[in-house]
Amino acid sequence: MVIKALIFDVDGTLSDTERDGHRPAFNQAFKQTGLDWRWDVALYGELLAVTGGKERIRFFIERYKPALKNDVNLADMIAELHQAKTRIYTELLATGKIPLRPGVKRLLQEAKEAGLKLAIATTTTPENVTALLNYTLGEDSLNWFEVIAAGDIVPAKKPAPDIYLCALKKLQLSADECLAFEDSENGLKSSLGAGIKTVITINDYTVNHDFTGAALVLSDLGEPENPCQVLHGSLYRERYLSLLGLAKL
Ligand code: XBP
Ligand code: MG
Repeated sequence: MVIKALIFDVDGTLSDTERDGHRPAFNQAFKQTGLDWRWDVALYGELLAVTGGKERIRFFIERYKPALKNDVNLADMIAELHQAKTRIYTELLATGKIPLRPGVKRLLQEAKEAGLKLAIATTTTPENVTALLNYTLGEDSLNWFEVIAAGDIVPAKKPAPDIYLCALKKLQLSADECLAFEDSENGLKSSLGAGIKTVITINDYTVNHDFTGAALVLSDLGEPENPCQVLHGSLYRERYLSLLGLAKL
């Protein structure tokens, strides 16, 4: 089957957004709201098991039981915190301090020039995707993507396959006409659950995840002058992932 589209996860895959992007944005939102909660790097790694920012805050409250005002409406409180966090996070992206991962821009351009469709399937809030693309690839890059499936448009977030199924439907393609790019076990469960062959690029938070079933596991997509490491699968004679390598998968 000929590959017609590449579908990308965002957080951890297009960019290393979690540790120095989402995490400090959550912390600043807590501070602004007068809460003394602080998610350090290790705790945040644990909380990442739950995808979605609102879901993550709820999980933290249920698990660590921080003191709350008696009359608090939890759903409203979480929604307000999360709105503040999204504002802070997109402002952080606007500073340009959170770059794309190696090889991402190159592969997107290569795919675009070859006439492949590009899509996004992520649990993150749509504004976060727009901001990341705007501030890394430029405003025009939003038009590179035929489909941006993000956030609450599906009720069940990753590891459920729903967001990938939604992207496939919008692309009007079958699973075997697409390839997915992910960085985490939850992401891989989601893409494989939708039947899509998946390439993993690991990061510090996901290095020990179980990537059974992935077609390829790489340190990153690599660049001609900055090769990637192959952890599972083969790039044949290449030192970075290009369309040629993808065709061989
Ligand atoms: C990413 C996430 C997101 C971000 C926060 O998972 O879990 O929740 O951490 O985004 P994946 P929001 O890369 O598997 O899609 O706060 O906007 O929900
Ligand atoms: Mg991810």
